[in-house]
This record gives sequence, structure tokens and C-alpha cells, in this order.
Amino acid sequence: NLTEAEELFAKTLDDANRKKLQKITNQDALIKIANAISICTPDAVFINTGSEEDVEWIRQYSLTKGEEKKLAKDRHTIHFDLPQDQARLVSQTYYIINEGEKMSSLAKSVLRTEAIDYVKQFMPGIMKGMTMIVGFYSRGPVGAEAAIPAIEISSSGYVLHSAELLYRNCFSDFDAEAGRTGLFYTNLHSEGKNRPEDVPNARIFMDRSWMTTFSTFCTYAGNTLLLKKGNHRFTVDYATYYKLEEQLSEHMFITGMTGPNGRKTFFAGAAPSGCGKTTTAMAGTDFVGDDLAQFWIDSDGILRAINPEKGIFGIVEDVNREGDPYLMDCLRGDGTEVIWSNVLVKDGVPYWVGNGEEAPKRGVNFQGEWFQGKTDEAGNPVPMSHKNSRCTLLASAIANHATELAEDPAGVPVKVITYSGRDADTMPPVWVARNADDGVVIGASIVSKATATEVGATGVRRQPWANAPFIPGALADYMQAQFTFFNSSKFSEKTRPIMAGLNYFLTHENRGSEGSGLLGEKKDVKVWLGWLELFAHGDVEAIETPVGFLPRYDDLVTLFRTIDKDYPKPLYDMQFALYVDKILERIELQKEAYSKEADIPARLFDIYGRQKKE
Ligand code: SPV
Ligand code: MN
Repeated sequence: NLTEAEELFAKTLDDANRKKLQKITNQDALIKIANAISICTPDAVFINTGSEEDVEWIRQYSLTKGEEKKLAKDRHTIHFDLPQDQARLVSQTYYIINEGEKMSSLAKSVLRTEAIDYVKQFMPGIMKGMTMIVGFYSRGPVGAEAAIPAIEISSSGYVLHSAELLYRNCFSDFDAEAGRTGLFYTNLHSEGKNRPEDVPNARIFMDRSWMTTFSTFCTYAGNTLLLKKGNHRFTVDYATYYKLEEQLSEHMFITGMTGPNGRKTFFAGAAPSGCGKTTTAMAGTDFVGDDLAQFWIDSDGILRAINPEKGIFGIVEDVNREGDPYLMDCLRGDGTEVIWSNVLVKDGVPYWVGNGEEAPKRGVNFQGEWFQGKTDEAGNPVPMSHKNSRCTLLASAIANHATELAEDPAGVPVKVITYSGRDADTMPPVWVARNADDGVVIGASIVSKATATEVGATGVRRQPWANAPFIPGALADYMQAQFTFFNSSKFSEKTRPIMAGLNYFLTHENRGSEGSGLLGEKKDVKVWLGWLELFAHGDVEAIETPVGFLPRYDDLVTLFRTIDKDYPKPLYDMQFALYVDKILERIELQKEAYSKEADIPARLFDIYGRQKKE
């Protein structure tokens, strides 16, 4: 209770931090912080108000603990996660459920009694010898319809340092925001002693009834920066079960494109991790966010979105001048703070695979010494950086970031929704659904090759809405929420978004060409987005097919000219020919997989059936 909580604060917090915490009056929040202290027993507690002084304390704490090290550039640091902890620990991530509760077959669950046993075994005293840091953040601009506040509690300076770059500190607005929304999320993390032998005991537990996420014995931000994917799982749940037809919570970028006469059109797009989402976001003229989007429909029937984040936790592999010039300016420039993770460091300079620069002969990475020609036990070459190595920085540092819009609680008006994956042989680079139902099915049908962002993932996999790893409830309920939302009568014919598929990964080999590798380049994304911008406003005609609308060659030629490229007709033919056998095969695969999932809306099978027939 509150009295006990206050007694505990008096014992564990020094005067300065107790004074800071007195600004928070939300009783539930205080009790949750007290519970965390009594379980984890840190030596001290630091309350982060987000002031420059407090953030500087966090930076120093992280450096002193050795979680981050300074790099040659001012405000650049490197953080290494343990080799066993380089990506989301999917098989160690669980939803806590009560006896009899329904779950998505794509997620793992654990009974509450087992979770409690885990907490009793592993968490008492986990922060001994360390300081617990408590930060208060808003997932979205403070006051936005779909913004929800959260508390991040961690013994890791790296985690709180990252939170300061990625989330909006709302220490002074926390009480009001928790009051307005009627809820807040609590996140509790400790890396413990940060030893490789502890990683098998690492767990990420999501407790839906307490809106709390626990994470232990790991540091990779996807496992520990619980405001991100940890809390995204809650917002997905909230949208599906409490805000049906009102809100959606998606694994999507948000970006604007400038059309004729300066017209701004906003896009939001889903893609699984490691499939070009950040690049697509930054290819727009008005970049808003690269990972998450919260949607609602306003009283004018306009789809609006906010980015719950204010920063980027981006994959750096293959980031280079050619494909990602603005990000590269930040990474190689002096203008902004960057936390690097799991790249190669040589003389204080970070290097990564695919950066388009000359690689150093040797250096240090998350596995220790690295040198050119290094091989693993099986004799395979060891790359200089991990495939999932990352950079953490403010989104506002990116040259085309629309900072004012991104910070507007009214959100941005979204006209185009895209879904993309990593599809080497079936769908064209861009196509538009004929209606909302078909659009929902594009989202349901995303596929990708397994990527480095999940430990142990292999093979080709279905990636429903690129959101499947974050759907706690039944997949059927999430799907129904999609059908309901995009068919909402709150949209008018004018405001209803168009829904499209994107695919950058078709290969020459799969189109019977002499060439090899990808059919196209990273920067072509500007053309696909540009065409969607025109199509969304009825400025171009399209070719109607059973899978949707496809662009005409002449319109693409014009758009390719704007990025100084020719667009040969044979390339168009290879990219946009519909490989009917492949498409039918893909429909079968999806139908079969979905028929194993409980209670999937019949509408999905009707649409697959109709596409097949046509
Ligand atoms: C992703 O992999 O989709 C990310 C990084 O955005 S993580 O936080 O690991 O999910
Ligand atoms: Mn992501």
C-alpha cells in the first residue's frame, strides 16, 4: 500500500530523488515502483525527470558501468550485447495467462503460477549493487488520442539512455496523462550480472492484467527497452479488444510524399523487421517514424496516425550513401547523439557490413577481436558486424524529418497503407487493393525470409501484418479488427485510405532473366511511393487485375526520370508480369495455414477463393 511504499522510498531514495518522486502522485504508479524496489533491492534509486542534468547522469552511469563506451565522435557511444542476446529472444518471450484464457497460436504463453515461480526464483535481489533508474515516457505526443504513458524501470543505463532518445519523456505530464487515458504501462528490466551463462534464464514476460512487462538477464534493446515492442503488444491488445473500430496499433512506418503542386500525402506501411521499413520511411519527403504507428479515425472521417516513438533503433547493415543518404549523414556526421550497438569498432570509429566504405583490417565487435579472414568453427567467414547491429538516434536528426507534424498530438492524415515483406518470386513491386477487404488480405498475406532480428529464425515464414510477434490475443480477433476498422462507415469514399502491397525483393533468377540479384535498387522505392501518391488522388490510371491495380509503364517511366534513371520496358515486363502459378501457390499456402488457426473470419477464405477463381 501507499504508506508502505512511502516508507520504502524513505529508506532507499536519497533526498534529491525523493523530492523528484514527490511530483508523481498517481498511487498505482508509486506502488508499482515500490514493488519493483522491494523485489529487486537496488542499492539506490535514480528518478529521471528528463532534465539535461538527469540525462547526463544516466549517460555517465552507463559509461561507468561499462555498458557503453565513448567513440571518437562526440556524443557517439558503443554498446555490445552478449553474443547470445543479439536479437529478440522470441522463444523466451511469454504472455502470462490465467487458466482457460485464449491465445494466438503464434505466441507463447505461460500460466501466471509459473511466472510467479520464475519471479520468486530469479528476481529477488537482481539489482543488488546497482542503481535502479525510473523514467516516465509518453508513447506518442503528449495529449494525442492514441498516446499512452509508461514507466520504464531498469538497472541498465543503456536502456534508459536509449529510452531518452526513442521516447518522449513525460515526467511532468505523467499524472495528467495517466488520468486522461485511464491506464499506463509498467516496464521492469534488469540485466542482472550480464553474464553469458545467465542468458538461458532470460525471460520477457507480458502481464496483460497488470499492464506490466518484466525482462531479465539480457540487454538487447528489443528485449529490454520495453516501451518499444513490449508495450506495442499492449497497444495491439487494447486496439483489438477495447477500441474496436476506433483504433489500430501497427508495426508500421509513417512518412509523407510530396505530389504535384506541393500536395502532401501521408503513408503508413507495415514490414517485418529487416525488410526495408526504415529505408522506405526515409525515402519520403516528410519522414515521421520508422517502426510503429497508432491510428484512429477523426470526426471528419480522416485516418490519423501518431508515431509512439521519437527516435530510431535502426538496423545498420547495408546502410550506405546510395540507399540511405540522410541516415548516413547522421551516422558519419557530427550533428547528433548516436548509440551504436554490435558494430565493429576500430580506433573509436564504427564500421558495419554494407556501408559502402573500405573495411578496416581488424577491430573489436560483440565477440571480441575481429580481423579480416576470421572464420568460425565451421570455417565460415565471420562478418565484421552482426546482421542485427543497430544505431539509436533522434528521428529529428534525419534531414527530411517532419518534426513539427510528428510532434502534433493531432497526428498526420494517412491516405495510403502499404504492406511489404521479402518475396523473391511472387508479387510485383507495387499493387493496390481494389477495396478494403482485399487490402486487409494483403496484410494477412505478408511473407518474408527469416531475418536476423529474431534469434534462431530460419526459412520462409508468414508474417501477418508484420505484426504477428506482437499480437497477444487470438489472431482471428486481430484480423476481425482489421476488417472492421478498414470497412468503417466513419470513412467517406474520399477519406478511406487506399491499401497497397510493396515488394523490393524480386530477383532476376526468379524472372527468368540472364542477370542475377535483385530486380531494382533501393532508391526505386521513391518511384513506387510516388506512383501510389498519384494513384491515391486519381492522377494516374491503372491496370485492373484479380490481385489489384498495377501501374502502367508510361507513368513509371516518368517517375523514374525524377530519380535520374531510365526504366527499360523489359524490366517493367519482368517486374509486373503476374506469375499466376506462383500466386495460386501462395494463396494455397496462406489458406492452408489460416485454416489451422481457430475462428478465422470466413471473409478471408472467401476473398482467397474469389482471387483464385478470377
Ligand atoms: C524490429 O526488429 O522490428 C525492431 C527492433 O524494431 S526490436 O525492438 O528488436 O523489435
Ligand atoms: Mn520493428
